[in-house]
Amino acid sequence: MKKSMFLIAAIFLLKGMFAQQHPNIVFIYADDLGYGDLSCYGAAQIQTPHIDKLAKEGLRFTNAYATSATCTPSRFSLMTGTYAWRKKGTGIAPGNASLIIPVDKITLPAVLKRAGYQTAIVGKWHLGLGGPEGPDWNGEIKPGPREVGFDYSFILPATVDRVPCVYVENHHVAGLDPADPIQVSYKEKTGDWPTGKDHPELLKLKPSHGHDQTIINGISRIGYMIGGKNALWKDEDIADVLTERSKQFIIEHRSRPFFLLLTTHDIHVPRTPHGRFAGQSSMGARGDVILQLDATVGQITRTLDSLGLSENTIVIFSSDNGPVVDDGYQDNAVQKLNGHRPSGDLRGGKYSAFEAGTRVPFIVKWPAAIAAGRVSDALFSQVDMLASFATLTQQALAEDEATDSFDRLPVLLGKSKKDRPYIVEHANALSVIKGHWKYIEPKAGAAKNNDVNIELGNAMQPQLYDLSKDTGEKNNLASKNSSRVKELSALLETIRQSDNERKRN
Ligand code: NG6
Ligand code: CA
Repeated sequence: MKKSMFLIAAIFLLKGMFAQQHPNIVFIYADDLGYGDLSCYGAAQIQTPHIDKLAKEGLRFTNAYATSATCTPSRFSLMTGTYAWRKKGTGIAPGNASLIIPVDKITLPAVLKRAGYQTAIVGKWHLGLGGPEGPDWNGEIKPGPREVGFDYSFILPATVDRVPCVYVENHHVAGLDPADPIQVSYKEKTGDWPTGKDHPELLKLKPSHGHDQTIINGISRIGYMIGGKNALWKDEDIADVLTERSKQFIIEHRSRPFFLLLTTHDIHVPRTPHGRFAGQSSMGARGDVILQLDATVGQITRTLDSLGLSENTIVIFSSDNGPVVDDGYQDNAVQKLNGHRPSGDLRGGKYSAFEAGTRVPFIVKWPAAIAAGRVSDALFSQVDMLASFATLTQQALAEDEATDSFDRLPVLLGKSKKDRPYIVEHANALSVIKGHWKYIEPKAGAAKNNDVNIELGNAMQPQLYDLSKDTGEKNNLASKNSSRVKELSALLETIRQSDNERKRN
């Protein structure tokens, strides 16, 4: 009897060890945070101690890339391990778009689900919801995150500057009163709620360009809505609400491997810091929400610490695309920049084919496996998270799954500094980086977006930059080095035509 009890206890112990052998994964994905926006990446006007601490205790990348210079395509690639630019309809999604992620293909969370993880997304979604007719805000909202691999979802459907201004929890608008249904339109005014265009006197935050449709909480948005009064979010509370939900998910799932994708609203517009942060930076609202973002990171890491989970949890911190200062609201970010350079030494910003469009902060901490305080200059792309997590959790990918995603686990964990064979950057034009050479394909389009004051990198001539000597992409060497232009334009064409980049490489 005693012996068999011992055996059962041993089996349970082993099972417990087995269940815990995979590390937890917390991926904090910031919005529009630039390469130069954190003190651990050289910012001097602002201090981000909690994010800096991740870097100090983990691995900080200096050449890591989001796949696109805007949100929807970047997130699409992160989720699917395939480039958004291969698929139509993956540009910046309106707030009532249909789900753009295929429900029958592998995704980042689905890989981890296969490996036994509990998976959750908390925060910005912006990948569409519902079938071809779009989301039924008053009924069951599906397909969505739940249908592409997340066990739990608590999301902002699109962006905070787009209607509807409500949270969606799993398949329903959170807190919706059925007697007060929501109507949304991106075509014409629906209902009689005032717009920023007709009633600027009602605004607490005025637009600088666009953003003059339905007013919610004194802020005019993109798109029209009416209804769902009880369900409307309060802008100043969004960071706290998302942090609380994330903490709750971690606490509830602490005893088995979990994957939490926390996609913050910060530091996207509209920037409405909570009272604890308003006025706390010397840089106005944009600086204040960087502090708020840093505090979010601090809360999450403290939660992991308090549960004794930090040692075997991978915490990743990054951004979906580069920075923008005036993205459509008069929040004084431009006037109060105070010498701060959101792009650091890089050229361009959000929307741009230049480096600042997609080269972003990227930090990985995992005390059990990654040495503290290291820096990696290896070329790394977010599109590789899927295949790398598959390897981490011993999940085989079929040859035709996530075909742009490479297993780069040794680089992700700092065991190797081998460059990716190439990086593709996507703005209006595609660019390709190989080693220290960057080629931007010729492309029609404005050279600059004056509304946001960002150089877009479009030109009818090919551009070639030597990033090892010219980080700021000031010196176009295309005419002096036509053989390199030929090589890289051919490589870009091969990648564009390829139907399986993992196989080809
Ligand atoms: C643009 C919006 C901008 C922002 C962006 C999406 C205007 C004039 N500009 O169209 O404010 O919402 O879309 O940003 O409407 S992203 O980070 O989600 O890609
Ligand atoms: Ca973004």
